[in-house]
Amino acid sequence: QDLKQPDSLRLPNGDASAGEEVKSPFLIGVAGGTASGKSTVCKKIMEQLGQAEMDHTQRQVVAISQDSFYRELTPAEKAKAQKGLFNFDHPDAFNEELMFATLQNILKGHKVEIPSYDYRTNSLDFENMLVIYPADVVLFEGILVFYFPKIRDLFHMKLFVDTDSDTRLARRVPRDINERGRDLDAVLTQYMTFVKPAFEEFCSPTKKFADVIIPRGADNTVAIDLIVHHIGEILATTNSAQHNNTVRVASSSMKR
Ligand code: UZR
Ligand code: MG
Repeated sequence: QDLKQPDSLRLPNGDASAGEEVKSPFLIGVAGGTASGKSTVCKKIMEQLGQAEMDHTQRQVVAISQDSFYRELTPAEKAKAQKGLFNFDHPDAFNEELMFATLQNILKGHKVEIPSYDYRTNSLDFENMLVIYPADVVLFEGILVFYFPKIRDLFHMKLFVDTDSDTRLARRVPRDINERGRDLDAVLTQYMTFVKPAFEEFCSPTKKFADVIIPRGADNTVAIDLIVHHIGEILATTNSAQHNNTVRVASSSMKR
């Protein structure tokens, strides 16, 4: 049950009623090539803010992956995907409208539900929806989160995880084999055919939109410390501002 936003405090149309705490979060985009360490950077940011071990309804910082916004494939595309012939690194593989609408709802302080993604079947899993509760800071990570202009414009802060491509390939190969059920030949063919060219055409050029570029990714503890410090200050300001006019129902458990 959602302790922060009891139904009794919601108007039937889902908009905020007087006195209800509405959070419009600080939205951070995290882009970077495949296996650059985007998820790990997000995880470290959340851990350092004392979020990782907290119940997900109590979190003030949440992370979402762009993988949840892959478009559903037609049967023909699915067949191609099974043979490694579908380009998952192309912007057309994503559902831009759903991504945009979901981020807009998040910015309005609404609770949203997003599907998880199953790499083994190349499909969205609507049985296991991820519930994203209103938070103070939302991290949105993915290879092409800065590609679509109207989505790019929603971010308050843009981070680009900049890891050498040989390091990324060395990480991607065992990950695809062990976690995503592929064989070595398929992984390398897909990398050379789709992943590398699409990185160069669509992902790498979005580095210029970043506010902060993080060299070496998750190993860069200094960069992560600086970012965490900055987020901590935003949380502190948000909390004291909100404390002045509304009573927060379940926010005091946050460690800082
Ligand atoms: P990250 N991807 C898959 O391998 N299978 C899918 O069903 C959907 C996506 C890959 C995608 C991309 N490419 O390179 C990668 N391929 O997921 C992005 N091929 O995820 O940023 O975690 O590496
Ligand atoms: Mg990832």
